[in-house]
This record gives sequence, C-alpha cells and structure tokens, in this order.
Amino acid sequence: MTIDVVSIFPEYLAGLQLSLIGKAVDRGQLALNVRDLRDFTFDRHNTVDDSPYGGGAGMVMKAEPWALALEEILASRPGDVQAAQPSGGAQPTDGAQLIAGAKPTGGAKPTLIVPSPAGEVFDQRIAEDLASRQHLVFACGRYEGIDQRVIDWAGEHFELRPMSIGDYVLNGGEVASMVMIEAISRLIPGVIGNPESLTEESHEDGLLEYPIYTKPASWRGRDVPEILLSGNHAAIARWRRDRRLERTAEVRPDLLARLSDLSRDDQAALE
Ligand code: 6GU
Repeated sequence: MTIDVVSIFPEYLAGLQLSLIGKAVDRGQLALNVRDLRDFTFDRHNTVDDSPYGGGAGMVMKAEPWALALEEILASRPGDVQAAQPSGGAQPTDGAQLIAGAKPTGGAKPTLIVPSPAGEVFDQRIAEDLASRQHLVFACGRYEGIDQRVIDWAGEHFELRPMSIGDYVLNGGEVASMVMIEAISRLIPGVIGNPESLTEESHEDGLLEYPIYTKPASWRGRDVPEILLSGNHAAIARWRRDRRLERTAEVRPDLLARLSDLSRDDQAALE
C-alpha cells in the first residue's frame, strides 16, 4: 500500500515513523510519503489560505495549492511511472518529505480521504475496507476547511471519502489522519506480527475485549480470576466471552443492540 499525506505541518506526521508502522515502511510493506502543501505555493509568503466568500469567521484553504499537490500525487502514482508531469506548473517537490518509498503498485483510482468533522464517521469496518486499497491519500485541512471546488475537482480523479473520527472538533486533519493511518495500516497483512491478536480485539466482532492479566498471580491483595489459572481452555473461552458481553452491555449498549446472533449461553450471560 502507498499512503500519501498533504499537510502544512508535515512534522506532525513524523510520529508515524515509530513502532509498527515505521517497521512496515522499513520492510517495504507500506510506502508513506508526506508532502508540505506550502511547496505548492509560489508567492513570497507561501500563502495557503484566504478569507471566505460570503463572509464569516476564519480562513479557507485556497484551491490551487491543493490541486497542484494532488496532481503531483496523481502523476507519481504507484505503478504509473510513465504518468504525465503535473499540469499547472508545479515544481519538482524537493521540499517533499519522503519518509520512505516502497514497491510500485497501481490500478484503480486512489482514495482521497479528507478529514473533516462533517465527514462520515470512521470505524473498524471502514478501516478494514480502506486497508484493502492500493493507494490512500490524506488531505489534511486546517482553518475552516478547503475551497469546495478543489474537493469537487478531486472527485473526478479520486474516490472521495470525507471522514470524521468522532463527534468533536479538532484544529486540523493531521491528528485525525494519524488515527486513521494507524487503524488502517495495522490491518495490512504482515504489518502486525501475530495476526491472531487482531481477532479478539474490541470492535473486530462488535464486542469489547475481555480483561487481561499477567504475573504475579496475586498483586497487592488482588488475585487473577482463578479460572485463568485452571488450564481449562473451554471454560476460559466461555469466561472471556461472558466478560466481553458484560462489559459491552455496561459501557456500549449501542454495540450490543447491533448484534443479531447471540447464542443461548450469550443471552444467559447478559441476564
Ligand atoms: Cl477528521 N477533522 C477535524 N478537523 N476535526 C474532527 C475530525 C476530523 N473528526 C472529528 N473532529
């Protein structure tokens, strides 16, 4: 998979080089390119914003720098080495911060994720869907947002996905993009060492995860539940599922209501 990110704060994304995602980049399983939007401006002050038509508070991101950045990404498509040079006179992006490059892929239109509190709410199901894509592009807006015309234009060249990470307001799309990139990239086969650790997680099957314990068996007068020391794997599996049901009913009854296929044992655990 190739992930391109465009931001006026490319340094924000540096944290993605750490840990599992950084290792996936090192192993060539993931190419992560972060571009600075200001590299696609040509005035003395590298202007990326202006006041909104129709009035109102705040500033709006100008269309042209976004178009040039996205055109460069289209031109450097993975597996599309012979693509045309970007139109509109974009300079080669010597300022582009290439965190790493990996193997060319290619094919369908890239997916353009536009982080916005006005987007569709991102969840595990969407993360799984996006993890199957070859090429994701994150357009991190700041201020009040991006001129709608360049979003509409981009819709002709990208699969457009305005995405929110929840019902609250952030100052820009960078942190939201990092959240989505982490959730998506850990689902790419091979990125997580032990794929079994993915299956019993919260939100994988609609239940929250069970409580976990490690040594010592007794800590400050608190004992590990005895059943976990019993070696009875069937009983442990049942206990864990009961705890998941119990926890989900208490913390997220909305999730429980969405489950259709509860067994008799499951229903008994909830009574
Ligand atoms: Cl994706 N962006 C911004 N700016 N604020 C948000 C958000 C995204 N998701 C929730 N709040």
